[in-house]
Amino acid sequence: MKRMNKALSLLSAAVLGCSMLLPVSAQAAGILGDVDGNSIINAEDATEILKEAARRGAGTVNKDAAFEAAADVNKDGKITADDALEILKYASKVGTGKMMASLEDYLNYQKAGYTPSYKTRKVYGMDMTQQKDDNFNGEFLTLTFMVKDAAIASRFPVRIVKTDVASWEKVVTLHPEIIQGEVGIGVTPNTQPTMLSKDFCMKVNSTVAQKGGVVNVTVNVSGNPGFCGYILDVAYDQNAMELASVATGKDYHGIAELN
Ligand SMILES: [Ca+2]
Ligand SMILES: [Ca+2]
Repeated sequence: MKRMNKALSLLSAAVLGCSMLLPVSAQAAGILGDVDGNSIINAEDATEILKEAARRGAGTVNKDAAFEAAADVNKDGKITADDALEILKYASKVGTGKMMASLEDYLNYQKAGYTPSYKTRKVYGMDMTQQKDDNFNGEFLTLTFMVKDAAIASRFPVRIVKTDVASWEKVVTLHPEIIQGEVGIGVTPNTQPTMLSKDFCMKVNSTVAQKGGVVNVTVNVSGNPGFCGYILDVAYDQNAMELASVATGKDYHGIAELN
């Protein structure tokens, strides 16, 4: 009961400020911690777990398999206030920008005694040769990372956290949808959503890497309405890897610079 009370008081703190989108790598069916299946891990999920813990205390069990799989966060075979607490701790870190990885990877990091440190670099460019928009689709950029020798085996997010994309012809700022990616160092990345050709979307393609190695992370574009210049804020975990250089992808004929 003491744990339950602790969970409830943390919960009320978290309810005030937390409604953050999941790191996109985690947005697939049956995600650990997302017990109500709305692609967000927040205090609401913790609340549902506490309710279920209380029901179980009273002898009733929610037998829904998806709920069961998502709710046993610490994988001890029981659904208790401890699972709710893990969600609150994770959601709080996501809310303050200290955690960009999925709940599962956050737990892996904890087990390994690992703390991520996120760094943001700006990637920018323009098509200087034509005084008009470029409406290519396909491979836009290649980001080259050096993976640290001491990197642990886990998944590390590579995210476009801000965009500034300008159109020459329409004189507007465009707002592409972003599909975030990750680098799996010695492990397989999570499955990513597919880009739909009708929507203006940028996708950071997840990939695998080895510690001490070099890895190229490509960024693709779909549904491009035409743009002439861009600035992208790219965030990654500098304790695991360092962004060494950027280059244009095979389908984009502008410029790519790193700042
Ligand atoms: Ca949820
Ligand atoms: Ca549990």
